[in-house]
Amino acid sequence: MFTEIPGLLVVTWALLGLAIYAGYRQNWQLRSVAADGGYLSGLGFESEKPTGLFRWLTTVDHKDIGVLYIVFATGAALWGGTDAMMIRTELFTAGTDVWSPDTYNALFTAHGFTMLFFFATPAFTGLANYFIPILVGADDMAFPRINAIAFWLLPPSLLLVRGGLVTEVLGKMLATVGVRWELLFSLKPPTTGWTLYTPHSALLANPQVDLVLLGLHLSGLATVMAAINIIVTIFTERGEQITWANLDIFSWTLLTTSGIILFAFPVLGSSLLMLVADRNFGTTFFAVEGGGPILWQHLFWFFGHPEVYILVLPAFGLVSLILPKFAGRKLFGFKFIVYSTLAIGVLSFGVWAHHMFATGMDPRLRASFMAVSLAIAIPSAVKTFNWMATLWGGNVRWAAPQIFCVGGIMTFIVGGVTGVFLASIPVDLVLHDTYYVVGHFHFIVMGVITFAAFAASYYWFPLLTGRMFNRRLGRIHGYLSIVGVFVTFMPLILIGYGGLPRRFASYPAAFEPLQQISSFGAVIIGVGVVIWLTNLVQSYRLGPIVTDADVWNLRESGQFSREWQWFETQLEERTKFRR
Ligand code: HEM
Ligand SMILES: [Cu+2]
Repeated sequence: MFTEIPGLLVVTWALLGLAIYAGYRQNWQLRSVAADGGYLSGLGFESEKPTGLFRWLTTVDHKDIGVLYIVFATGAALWGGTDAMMIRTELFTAGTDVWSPDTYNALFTAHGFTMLFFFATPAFTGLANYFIPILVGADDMAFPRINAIAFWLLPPSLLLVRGGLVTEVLGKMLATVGVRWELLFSLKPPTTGWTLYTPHSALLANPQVDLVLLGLHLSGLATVMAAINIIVTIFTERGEQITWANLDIFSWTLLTTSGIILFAFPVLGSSLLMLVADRNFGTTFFAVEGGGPILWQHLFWFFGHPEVYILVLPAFGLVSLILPKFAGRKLFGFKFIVYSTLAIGVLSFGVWAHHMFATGMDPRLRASFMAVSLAIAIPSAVKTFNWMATLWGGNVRWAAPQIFCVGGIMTFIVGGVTGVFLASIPVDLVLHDTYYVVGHFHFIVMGVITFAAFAASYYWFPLLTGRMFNRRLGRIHGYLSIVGVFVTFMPLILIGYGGLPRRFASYPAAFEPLQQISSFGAVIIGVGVVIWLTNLVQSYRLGPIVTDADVWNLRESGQFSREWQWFETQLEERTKFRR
């Protein structure tokens, strides 16, 4: 162990050196953040942002940080997507033919962590960072530096969570040049599942589990910091014209989500540290002789259920924001969508035990959780009907963002209805821990949540890059994704009805055909993602330059909203500059 210390010291000093140099270049104590997001020097030094790498390392501009979040989330999504493809490869055949059972367990564990904590949450935080100040007429986020810190906590936490894989690859690379560093091989990717259930997670000897717990803790800190920033920005930094009555729907959902984060993530953070203590310091929070293993499930799901709404509310916000723009009319029942969002925010804390119906809890208690879980379907349905009413009689244009919005509604209906079934105790006792549950939540996380992110990526692409993407490829991606999600996840619902438990690398041969259809569907989704990435990267480099800010013909229906008005002033300034 002690032989590792010189190496660690070198790395620490190198990082410290970089930080000091960055601080020196940024000269940040002398500058304050200016209204244009650039920097004004308090003492009359240079007034421009640094360029190149140092711009990105030291920026406190909400737009830059938004872009950093979006790029980070995209990278994480591709990583988590690779896990998903590896999972579907193993499941293509009934036997354990491709990966070992341990690798399979590590794959679905890492997939869950990566997608939930490092793709979905940061993707929406990124959009929030970029657009909320513009939408509410603020100069920047309320706390620009905390904003930067919150983002920069994420890369190290991702590395901690996925450390085992990273260090092993690094170790093997070093080994090829003759340096063998044993420490790098001591971390094994954990096999706990994203739910980290005790006693398994408490007893696993693998030290990587501790790093995962600390990494998730760190990402929780980052998420809470971002949430505080969003709340304070919306409350205190709004421009004079923005009242609660005309606050846009995206900001409303982000406000609600951030409120949920404030109550949910600290519970996760404390539970993680309790588990760290159980694993390392001999405490018995989750041991049979102490609090008991079920305590973990209560604490985890007290966080975990609100977490699913933390993820889905911003997606609802995006659908509510974008859908009317391509339906040629205003969002139907704006107020009801806001109220139902707030209702979901409150109710989401009263349903956690629907994940635990099978644990043998008191039936009276269980019934109350069933009642609230059924009740939460009502505000969800309110939104769905409002979206449909918005489309009804509208002049719908099938541009890429709209295809994803409507696809999101379609998948949300399937995801929501399967959820209502699960909320009913007798049904859940049959379907709990089967593929049905996996099907249910993927219709929502791969359906509406990812679709909303795709919709936003197309809708705002011209504003973010000043260029237009290839619209036809965008539409193809949209249709492929809808087909792909149904082909991938419908079979899982059926497999669940057949009673196949989730989280096993092998299964009875009778399920093979349905599993193969599902793997085929995953390939369709994958092809769509490749088209998306190619389209956006190539369009960013070579796409036609946008000269008219009204790229989506929004003036016609009176929906040329604030962010596009802001974009128009940007374009004007740019042309002035060129002249
Ligand atoms: C209509 C509202 C919904 C209801 C009534 C509902 C109900 C349920 C129930 C009862 C379970 C537990 C099933 C079991 O393990 O036996 C479950 C699991 C799950 N739901 Fe939902 N759900 C709803 C919406 C959502 C949404 C919006 C999301 C995501 C954003 C979501 C994500 C999940 C996840 C991730 C799990 C599985 C967690 C795991 O065991 O790994 N659900 N849902
Ligand atoms: Cu739940």
